[in-house]
Amino acid sequence: MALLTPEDLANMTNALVENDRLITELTDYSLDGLCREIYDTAPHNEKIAIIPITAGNGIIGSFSESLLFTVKHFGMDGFITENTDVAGYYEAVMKGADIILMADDLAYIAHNLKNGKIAHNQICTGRIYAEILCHAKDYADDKDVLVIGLGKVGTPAVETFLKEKQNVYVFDVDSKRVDEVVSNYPVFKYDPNDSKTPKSFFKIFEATPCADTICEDVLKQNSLVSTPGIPCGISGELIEKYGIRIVLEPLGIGTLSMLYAVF
Ligand code: NAD
Ligand code: 2YJ
Ligand code: MG
Repeated sequence: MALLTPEDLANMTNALVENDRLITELTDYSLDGLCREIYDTAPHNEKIAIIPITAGNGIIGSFSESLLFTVKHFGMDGFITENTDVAGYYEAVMKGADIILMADDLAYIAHNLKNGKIAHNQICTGRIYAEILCHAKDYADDKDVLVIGLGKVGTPAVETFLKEKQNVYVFDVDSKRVDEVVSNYPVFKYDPNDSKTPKSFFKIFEATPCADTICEDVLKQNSLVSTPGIPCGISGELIEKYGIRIVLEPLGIGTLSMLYAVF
């Protein structure tokens, strides 16, 4: 699993604000409004504790600070514990936390201590980036969507698209993964590198840890790309050439989705 780096988070605050603006333009919902709509939940003054975790590769510079920015940006109450790990957990509970946010190298979770709900970042990230595509007004008539990357983020996105009655085309470099997904879900296999079956898409979801996964052949003029994948899967040159609109931010969008999943 790819770990976030401080460089990935360097521009996170601007990216979150800018993506929220784009999501509002595309869907008529602000990001928190869209979360409210899809989860049918709302915040009720919960106190959110962010616990820095030193396990494995340790603290990532500005990870906790980026979570706190997200919490505060959307008008919620939160704090970073002074202690890390188990001592931080104890501090969070003693200070009256309702929700815990914490991540090690394998999992980033939100746990609501009051109602018992727990959320996983990969599932909630796949879901919200997929819902953004489904709620984009100008793209509502065409139900075809291409999903590139069928891992722990891409798979919940596939489930979300199917729930939203989209025609789902899937690709992964791992052909075994493609076969598994095609046998488990009513989706179509689509290999962009196979020129015998060229097809382009207005809606593209990408969740891989690689660059240049979105090739020119799958693009239409003004395609909408919703991609949590880091680094960005489409080149600046193609973005410009096709007037691509792109939803991409390293941490805050997925975090807000996790919080609404546990409210
Ligand atoms: P994963 O390893 O579970 O899945 C990635 C999938 O991409 C794999 O199935 C792999 O075979 C496939 N893949 C790799 N290279 C490819 C290529 N060139 N073309 C097509 N498929 C390719 O990883 P994941 O947990 O699903 O995460 C995916 C990406 O999303 C990572 O970059 C991760 O850092 C990022 N992520 C971002 C956020 C966010 O908030 N922006 C949140 C979670 C994860
Ligand atoms: O507390 C810290 O600063 C660190 N322990 C945070 C670790 C963050 N973990 C990751 O980046 C892993 N990839 C799992 C979470 C996926 C979030 N995109
Ligand atoms: Mg995110």
